[in-house]
Amino acid sequence: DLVPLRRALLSVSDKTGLVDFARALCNIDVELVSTGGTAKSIAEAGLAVRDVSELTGFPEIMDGRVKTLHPSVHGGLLAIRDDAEHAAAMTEHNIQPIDLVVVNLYPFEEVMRSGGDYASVVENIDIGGPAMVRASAKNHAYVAVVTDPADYPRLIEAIKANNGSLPLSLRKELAAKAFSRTAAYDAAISNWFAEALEIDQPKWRAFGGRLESVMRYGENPHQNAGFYLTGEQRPGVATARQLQGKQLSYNNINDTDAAFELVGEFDPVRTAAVAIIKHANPCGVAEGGTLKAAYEKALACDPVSAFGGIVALNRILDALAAEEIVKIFTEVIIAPDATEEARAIVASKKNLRLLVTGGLPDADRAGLTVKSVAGGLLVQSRDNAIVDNLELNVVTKRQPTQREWEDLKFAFRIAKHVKSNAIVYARDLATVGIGAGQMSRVDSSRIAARKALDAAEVAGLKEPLTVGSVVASDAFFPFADGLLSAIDAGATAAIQPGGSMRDDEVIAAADERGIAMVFTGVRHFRH
Ligand code: 93A
Repeated sequence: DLVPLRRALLSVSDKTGLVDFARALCNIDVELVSTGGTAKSIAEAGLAVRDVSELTGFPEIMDGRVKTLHPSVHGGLLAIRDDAEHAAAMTEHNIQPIDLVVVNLYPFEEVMRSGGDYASVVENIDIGGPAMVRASAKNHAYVAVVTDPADYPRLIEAIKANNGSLPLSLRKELAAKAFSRTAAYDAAISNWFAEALEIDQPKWRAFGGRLESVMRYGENPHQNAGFYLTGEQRPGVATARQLQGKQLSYNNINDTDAAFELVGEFDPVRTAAVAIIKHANPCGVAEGGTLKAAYEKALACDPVSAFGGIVALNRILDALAAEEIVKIFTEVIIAPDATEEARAIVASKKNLRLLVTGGLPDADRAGLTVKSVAGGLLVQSRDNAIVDNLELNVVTKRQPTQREWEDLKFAFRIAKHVKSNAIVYARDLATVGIGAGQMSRVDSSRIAARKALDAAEVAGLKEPLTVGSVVASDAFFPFADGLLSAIDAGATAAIQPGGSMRDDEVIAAADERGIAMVFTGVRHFRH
């Protein structure tokens, strides 16, 4: 399974390591064929190189759009060497076999990321490069394909160790890597179009991504993990700049995403908002006043769980907030930006990661979310329903007071970001009890109230803050019991989608206890 390397075709945009690799190939008598810019770099280093147009008998045309798209190239890549008909075709058309392909693609992702204009992004869609990569990867029985400059040194070693050949096992590995590269490349192009045209139809989108980093482990230490970027350019954990701290873990990335998407619900011009996240659920969220004040209110909700949490802010992290946050052990802080002073304060905690994103996610925008199941991907449009845009109907005799209205909207905003079944108690624009991820709604309601009791004990309060609070439920109360348990905990108003067969019973229970209740008509399941 060893194929002697006689001819290599090199065509690279990223010329890193090119000359050294080409020289090493020359030294073992591999003939070099190359495209315009690549050939120029190789020749300038004093190495012998043939222009690809010599091989094709055809010049590079149309500003290089057509340079390797030619039967002489693709025949040389795709021919089955020991097939008599293929061999005859090669002879008849004077096609020379190519044994090694060294290609990296037009920097589509980089041009897109750096905000290139439409025409330059489109011009950087490589056609000939992926065609060669795919052809040679398909024909890995005879051809080796290198798409990553980081592989050059080990390839030279392997060639030397195998007397001028590469073993099939390595050609297979290179082929696998090549297809993952072209798949990610096409996914990035598809995502870019979808973004530019605001397409949120799963059937028009490709999924895949470019490996950004390999983590030490996954959700648990015995699991492997990697972080893939889809190339979408929106403020968030994937595009954030890490200013300090250790590498983010798998769980950190997941939790940081949940945290930042949550604070994206709060317009930074209107209010300051802070969320503290543990295991992808908020354990405290608050808005209003300064960031520091919002953080303190968020922390008071569940100070025990907040230990080792992720803190997200919707405004530029300032020194006062930073000073408060570093007082307890926090894993990650994420914010649109951080002042110099705040950065210096965070720097006192070496391991604490500080991420800045340059903006906030737009809670209103369309988009898709993906979840994997065994053998498939579940894709849906993003939950971009926001309470401000919903038609809110008061279904009880009593109307909410002005203060209750504010808290109800706040609580429903948070419930969207809590795993179902979600129950959120809020008071004065801060969560005071959160029940998450229970199989029964009434359990979530009880847990949230229980947590409020614990928080009151920590704070030395006589009664829990659920007394005089409002309650939000991510989905309808199927029976009155969940609502009654919230009223027992002290809630004076409730917000929920409505739509249960027993809505009448639930509304009657609310009226009997004199609370106000609002139906949103929209559900926020989150699993
Ligand atoms: O414009 S292309 O889509 N058409 C081609 O025929 C073609 N052949 C190679 N892009 C093509 N390439 C790409 O050119 C390679 O993938 C590589 O990224 C780049 C190298 O060009 P140069 O050698 O001129 O720097």
